[in-house]
Amino acid sequence: MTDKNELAQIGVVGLAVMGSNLARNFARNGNTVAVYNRSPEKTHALIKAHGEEGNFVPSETIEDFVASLERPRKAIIMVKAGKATDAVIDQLAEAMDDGDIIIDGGNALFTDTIRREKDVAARGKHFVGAGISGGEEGALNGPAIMPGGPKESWETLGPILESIAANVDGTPCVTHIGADGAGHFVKMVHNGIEYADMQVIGEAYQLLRYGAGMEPAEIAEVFREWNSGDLDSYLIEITAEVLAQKDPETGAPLVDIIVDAAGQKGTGRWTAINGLELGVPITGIAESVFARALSSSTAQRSAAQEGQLPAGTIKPLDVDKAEFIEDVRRALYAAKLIAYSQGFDEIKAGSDEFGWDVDPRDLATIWRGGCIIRAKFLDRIRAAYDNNADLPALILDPYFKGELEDLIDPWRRVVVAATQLGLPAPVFASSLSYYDSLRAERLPAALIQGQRDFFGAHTFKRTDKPGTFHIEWSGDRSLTQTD
Ligand code: NBP
Repeated sequence: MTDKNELAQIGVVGLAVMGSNLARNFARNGNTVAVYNRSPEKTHALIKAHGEEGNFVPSETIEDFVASLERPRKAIIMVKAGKATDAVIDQLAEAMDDGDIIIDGGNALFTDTIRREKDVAARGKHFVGAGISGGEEGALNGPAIMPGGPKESWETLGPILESIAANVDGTPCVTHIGADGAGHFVKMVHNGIEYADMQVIGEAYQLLRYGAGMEPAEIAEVFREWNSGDLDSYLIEITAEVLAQKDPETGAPLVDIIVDAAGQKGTGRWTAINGLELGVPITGIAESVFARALSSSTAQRSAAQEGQLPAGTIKPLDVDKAEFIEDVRRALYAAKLIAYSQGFDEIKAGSDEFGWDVDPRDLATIWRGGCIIRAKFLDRIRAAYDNNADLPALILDPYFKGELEDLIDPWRRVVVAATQLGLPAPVFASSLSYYDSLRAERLPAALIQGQRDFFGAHTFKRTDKPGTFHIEWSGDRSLTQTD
């Protein structure tokens, strides 16, 4: 139904797949929704195909769109992230009044959101960068929403966002995350964790397929079974679906027909870059981004495949298949746990750096529904932070430490097996090194400090007394205290 005279509670600008699904979600949940797209064809198409789903107020100009909103006006931008977002923000800020709220629901870089929030606030309006997870399906049926921006905006926006968000056990998967760029920041890290989660699933598949010699349909059954235990999650569920799928044209397993070059839109890369900038070792996420990049290095890969690089001695699996499958499940669980632990470390570091006061329990709660990394496991993460809000690392929570007791040996066995089989398992292996580094009483960092002092007089600290020291390496090798 459309009514030009009715004022809308919310507006959506940008009616490509995400925007039109979000607008339909608002309308289906009883909100009158104003809709506008730069090229009017998309607006007409939405109304023609779905106008009967609820109350839509379509406009062909931004001025009419703004005039069709009740005050304080609330408009969500769902356009291509980047320059398009800036252009639409400018148009809306021009046409809106003081106190109106502009929401960017696209995948913006959080530093852009911080900049935009400042600019829009200087123009008297509120700006909310909201991470929206769940892809097209989530936008239509209930996404997880991570809004940042001023707290006052949340007071106004909260109920309307709660009306469309996913809902788990009566709790909507949306809450105010923190000031300015906090929402887009946690959405970015969410996507980084998603990269790692997908990669560890891929590594498990690779080991079962080419290590244990199993067919995709058989592995699909294994994943189905795994989905009823600790690994119960959307990603494990869809993995089983993809592995069971036959190519409609050839009848071959679809996974064998798909080109093995993984794409990326950039949020995983942003998470890795930010981890480097904050000095947080998010090895699982970074390795996952590199693994996608390597998969797409087609020319290098084909040059390396033509028998160019020695494989060394490859040892076939010499363990019972059922035992190996269970070991792989546990290695997957362990590596996934590390990736989440590291992701939450990055969120804490970002929150401290930018003064957002992000509560990790909120994230463990709202990520349980709507979003791609939704998983039972998030309840455990929530419980971990409920027990101790200042956990030094998620894996140090007593429950997860207990889990690791059961995971560590299978995890080691799987990394050894992958090495002997000559199969890549970058996240399984690097997560284990990360884990062993955290546990290690002494790290080779002591030697590195010695090297740094040797070539650059960068000084070092001593284990036995306070102060900063230097050795006269090119002289008499005496010790001097520099402060
Ligand atoms: P796209 O990212 O493909 O963007 C297309 C939309 O941007 C169209 O409505 C287009 O209008 C509009 N647009 C462009 Br391009 N330049 C514009 C400009 N200068 N002024 C006004 N409008 C402009 O759409 P999408 O895939 O629906 O994604 C929307 C946002 O949601 C993006 O930020 C994306 O990163 C984010 N997101 C997407 C997903 C997903 O699964 N696709 C998931 C989560 C978040 P036109 O029709 O006139 O060209």
